[in-house]
Amino acid sequence: MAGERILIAEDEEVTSWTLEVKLKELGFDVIGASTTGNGVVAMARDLRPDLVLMDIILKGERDGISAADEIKGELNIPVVYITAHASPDTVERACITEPFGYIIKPFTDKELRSNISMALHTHKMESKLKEANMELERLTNIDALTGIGNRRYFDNEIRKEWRLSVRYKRSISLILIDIDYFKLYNDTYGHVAGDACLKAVAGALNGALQRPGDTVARYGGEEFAILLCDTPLRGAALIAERIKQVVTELDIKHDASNVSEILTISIGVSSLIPEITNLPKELIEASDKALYKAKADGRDHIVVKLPEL
Ligand code: GH3
Ligand code: MG
Ligand code: MG
Ligand code: MG
Repeated sequence: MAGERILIAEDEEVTSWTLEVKLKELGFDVIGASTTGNGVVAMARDLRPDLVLMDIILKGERDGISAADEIKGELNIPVVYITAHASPDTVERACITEPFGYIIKPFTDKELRSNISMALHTHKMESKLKEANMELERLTNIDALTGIGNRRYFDNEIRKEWRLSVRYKRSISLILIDIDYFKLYNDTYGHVAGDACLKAVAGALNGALQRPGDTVARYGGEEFAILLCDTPLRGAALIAERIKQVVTELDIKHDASNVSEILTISIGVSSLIPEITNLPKELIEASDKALYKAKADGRDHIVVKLPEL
């Protein structure tokens, strides 16, 4: 590896300059140097180097350890200490900032190069691992067929929103949606067409929601849930109407349905301002009851209902 962009923090200008020459000889690109803690943090923020070589004693009131802490925490840039100070206390303080290396002066060119190379490599591996973990986390929350949130995602979101709604005394609404006669749809058009239909419905639901705080998820096989924070019953009922409309507009042929020639949905809506003693399942049960009634009333229907608390 070569050409990595390095920032130096060193209080003595001659040492800093010597270091710069050495690093250039070793094939690194020195993009800046500072003699103070605040200076190196500001430069790191501006220049985004690949690595910072950090002396511990610096000019000004801020030392290298404090500067390194901010650079690592805020900017995720690896820091290698390069210092004459190796007292156990200093090393212990430095360790807290999770440095990628610790070079003690005087050092050889080889030590300098291997320390920096190792730090860059370790940091790259760490970043890859972090990315992979984030992708994994994302995948565990997504329904593979429809690409919207899955049940696990919904469960987490309702818990989160519930706490906020209790704290800020605001309404939380839940719309439960179930496709009508979907078993007959599968029986008539096949499972592949059924899957395509679920994808289309999920896409339509997703497209119908406007606020970033609205959560749409696949709740079960052909059931979907929409969680609306800071939305009272009336607002939720309007959104349920819109949802029904967008599914109608999909205009998916369903010859076997007993209520329509096209695919329809039934919807249950409920809402409350939760108290500390209420649980999310009370809202879910209320929406579920409303949905059950929508089915019993003949399907292709919306039922809006306050929870019985
Ligand atoms: P209702 O009007 O009472 O809701 O009747 P329904 O047929 O929609 O309800 P039921 O619960 O009897 O059947 C749900 C069907 O949904 C059964 C199952 O084959 C289908 N289903 C569930 N998940 C999937 C899926 O991932 N893909 C496909 N193609 N079908 C699914
Ligand atoms: Mg120094
Ligand atoms: Mg169902
Ligand atoms: Mg159904």
